[in-house]
Amino acid sequence: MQLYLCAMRIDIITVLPQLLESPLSHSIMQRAQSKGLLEVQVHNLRQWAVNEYGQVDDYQYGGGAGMVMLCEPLAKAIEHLQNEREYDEIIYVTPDGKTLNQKTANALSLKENLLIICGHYKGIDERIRQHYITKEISIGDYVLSGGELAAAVLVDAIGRLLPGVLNDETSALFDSFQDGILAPPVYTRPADFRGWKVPDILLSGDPKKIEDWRYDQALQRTQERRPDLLEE
Ligand code: 6GU
Repeated sequence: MQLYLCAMRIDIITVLPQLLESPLSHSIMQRAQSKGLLEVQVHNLRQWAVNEYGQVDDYQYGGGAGMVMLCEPLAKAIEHLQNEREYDEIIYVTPDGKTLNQKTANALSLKENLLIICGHYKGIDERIRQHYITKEISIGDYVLSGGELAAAVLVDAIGRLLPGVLNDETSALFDSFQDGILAPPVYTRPADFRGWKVPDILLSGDPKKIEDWRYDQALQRTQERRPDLLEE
């Protein structure tokens, strides 16, 4: 019986809490939470709206299309949550942040308390970024309608790394990227599907040969698809 005393807590501030519900309530994220290894709380920013209409954004100074998320609701929401606990990082998910990779996910998985802010519209007032945000993360060079799906990606990438979340079968140790190279090809039954055969070596029962073959395939695949990973 294994005990995991240091569960991770992630708070997320968003105007669209529904968008985060489903991705975080199934499969491995569900397992992490029901095992008590990860606690995710989603907070609706409208609780801190500036008026009875639930306003949390306004036109941008200097003109131009697109709304900007107001300082006050965000500052109040962050300060409210900071009264409960001290955050290791306050992360703003934004396309102009640093691109997420496995190294960053590994580093964040060692923290205890994370706060993630999802932006919408044109983004959040720059002063919130300057005064509260400690890390800015993008999930790739393309634009999403809001930060929620990016936050779900980030929580998944971190959550599956927490000790005890994955079992042997799903172990993160053999993931693509975990050792800096892509994963080798995988096969399951039948050994012959319409004449398409599984490589003989995988049926050989020789663990050493299989391990060498997999490593070789992983390297070859990385060389072909992501030579940049081998240069790093
Ligand atoms: Cl974090 N947010 C948005 N809105 N778009 C993105 C992104 C984040 N990362 C890539 N595209």
